[in-house]
Amino acid sequence: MNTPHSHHRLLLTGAAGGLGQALRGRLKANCQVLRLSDVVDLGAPQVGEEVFTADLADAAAVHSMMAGVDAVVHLGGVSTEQAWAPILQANIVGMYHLYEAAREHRVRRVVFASSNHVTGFYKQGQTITADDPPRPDGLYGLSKAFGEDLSRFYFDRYGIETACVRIGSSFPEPRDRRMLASWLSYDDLHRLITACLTTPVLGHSIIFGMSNNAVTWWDNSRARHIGYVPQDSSDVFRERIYQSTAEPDLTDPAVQFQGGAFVKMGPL
Ligand code: NAI
Ligand code: 15L
Repeated sequence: MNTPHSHHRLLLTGAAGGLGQALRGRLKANCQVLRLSDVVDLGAPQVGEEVFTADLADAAAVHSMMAGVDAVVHLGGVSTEQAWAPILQANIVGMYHLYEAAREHRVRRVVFASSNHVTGFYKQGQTITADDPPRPDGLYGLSKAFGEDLSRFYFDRYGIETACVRIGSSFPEPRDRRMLASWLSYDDLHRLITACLTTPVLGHSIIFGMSNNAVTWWDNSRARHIGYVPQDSSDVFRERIYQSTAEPDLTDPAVQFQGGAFVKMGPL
């Protein structure tokens, strides 16, 4: 994709993860310098990159990695249902450190990887908008709901703009029938992040991160101002997924609720 450089130095957290690796090459089109960070080693920086190893739970490290940054794509943190302690450190304490550092270093815009698990306890037959109240499906979803509220507070008080992107299922291909509704291709994820980084006025916006799938539970009309137009669709995988997966058990909560198996996971 041909994208104008919208920022001089862009910080990508969680750069070692699945989405971080998918975006590492793509986001170079959005900036002159791509600063990558993660708690795990990222190896040597390539041309146009800087590398920071930082635990989000370490306030000093997070403040250091924010110096000189124009905007942040925040993917770092616990990405599945896990025990409370790591979720607390990475997604709650870490989110606070990130926004305090952004405030101190006058960063004006953040794209936050929220999750569909903020609203995982809505039924699959229901279409929701960003105005519907959160119904988290576990500790992980709760931590993302906290992140959305925290970023709203930093917008209301300090004017830091944030797009809370409630990513559905972003993988190379949908893996099951649920993901035919929740799938977000990597290229559409990049289009969406680019729209969030370049739209003139972002404010504090919640947007569902999905491709142009025929079946959907999410209405993105409240976020039209961002200008995101998905170009991929799970529909091309539909026949193969139906052939390779069993008929769903309609009494199973993982089939009934948008969060899928997450509604049954975890230590609670
Ligand atoms: P991932 O688990 O592959 O990557 C997360 C990265 O965050 C890892 O590289 C990990 O080392 C890093 N990390 C974890 N704890 C950290 C800490 N305390 N300090 C610094 N870095 C830490 O997850 P993935 O799939 O790449 O997702 C990226 C983001 O997008 C996550 O925030 C996830 O919650 C969100 N998301 C992803 C979805 C998907 O379909 N891939 C769906 C919804 C949300
Ligand atoms: C998420 O929030 C997870 O990070 C990802 O690994 C997927 O499980 C996704 O949701 C999903 O709901 O499919």
